[in-house]
Amino acid sequence: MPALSGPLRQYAAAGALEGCAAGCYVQPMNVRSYARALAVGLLVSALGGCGGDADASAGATFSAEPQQVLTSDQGRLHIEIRSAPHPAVRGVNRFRLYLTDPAGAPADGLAIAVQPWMPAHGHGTSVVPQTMALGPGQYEIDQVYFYMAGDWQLRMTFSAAETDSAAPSFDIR
Ligand SMILES: [Cu+2]
Repeated sequence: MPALSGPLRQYAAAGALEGCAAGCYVQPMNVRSYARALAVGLLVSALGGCGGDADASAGATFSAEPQQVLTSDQGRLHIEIRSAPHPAVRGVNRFRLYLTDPAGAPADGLAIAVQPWMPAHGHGTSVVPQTMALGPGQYEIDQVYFYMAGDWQLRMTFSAAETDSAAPSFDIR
């Protein structure tokens, strides 16, 4: 290796030349593996349709098994919850509820108000989730925007002849 002099020598001594050489080699590799990861991701998304509950437009599926099972605060509803994607992510999520009464019958005709809530910070979100009934006993909650990492609650109020509520928590990373 020829002797370096002046500013160039100092530059090399600081490790800058090695950094550059490594960078020039690594960068194209990264681009290639990123492209490969993207292609694999698209393939997986396309194959996701076989899973049964896929929604190609959102690129995310609901899990086959419920992620959380709980009883409402007044005990009137048995609640099974799935999210898409699963587990729920920082960003926009969809949730699907399967609600049954204490006798095990699907609970239909409920109006459901939903508010994402971050107890540690005392705030919710400005995006209001949209709820629709899919029946029998199934409901979908769209536009659940967990916009920061941390513990979020999905505060839900169920209204029919009587009201009930539940607030399952999600650890968002
Ligand atoms: Cu917060």
